[in-house]
Amino acid sequence: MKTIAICSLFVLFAMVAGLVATTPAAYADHPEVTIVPANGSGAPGCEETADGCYLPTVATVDVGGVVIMSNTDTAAHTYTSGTPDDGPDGIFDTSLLMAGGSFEWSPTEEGEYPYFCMVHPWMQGTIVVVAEHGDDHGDDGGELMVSIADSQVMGGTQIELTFSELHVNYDITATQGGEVVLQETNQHAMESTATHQIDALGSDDNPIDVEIVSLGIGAPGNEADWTGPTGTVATAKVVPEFGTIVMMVLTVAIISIVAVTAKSRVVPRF
Ligand SMILES: [Cu+2]
Repeated sequence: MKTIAICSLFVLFAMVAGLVATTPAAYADHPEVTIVPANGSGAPGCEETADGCYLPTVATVDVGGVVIMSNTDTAAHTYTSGTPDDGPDGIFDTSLLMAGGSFEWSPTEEGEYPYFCMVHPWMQGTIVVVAEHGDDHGDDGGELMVSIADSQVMGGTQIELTFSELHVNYDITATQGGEVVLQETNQHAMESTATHQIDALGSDDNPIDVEIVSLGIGAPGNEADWTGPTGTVATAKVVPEFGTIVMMVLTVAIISIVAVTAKSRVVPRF
């Protein structure tokens, strides 16, 4: 019984990882990103690793945001836009950054910007510049992640939700053995977390099923302007034996919403 539960948890995580990887990034919230060279990247080898030679190898930042290129390695490097094959394209260039040096670049246009190190051309990275949140307000769909954690509080169960976006409007329903133990509708998460109290405890034989249904993202009472995915965005089974933070289930946008997004705006791909 326990083994089955743990296995299905892994399957869920695997599914979620796949979904996240294939969902276009939508809500921009990347005002600043720092990119450092992998330690020892002055010698070849980093390009063979999963992390690559610049960390992160794909960095995302908003239009008008700041990319901090910080040389924390012991060798001197450059971050030069362009590719080793075609050479520098002139969009940005740190020139030679000594150990401890840093450089800032503030992008003004959406797009995908490859760069490399002039000294060690096996070092290559990409900066993805996305529109700011406000720019495409109103017709944005996309990715919403909701995680569910639970803890036992005063003989009941406290559910803590963590949203990847602010101002999510949602319904929460919890059932146990077919009975509704919690139902709250038209909830508004002003912040990234929200808690709900259930007067019941889950057990291995009698777990509590929690379902979060997104109604959209935006100010309460202004439904016409709400954005984001709607429908079931997260579910979890509450079984206390897993400990305080039992499980986290992330679910992303409903496919149809992603399709609408893809039609309505250009999404950088890599
Ligand atoms: Cu280098």
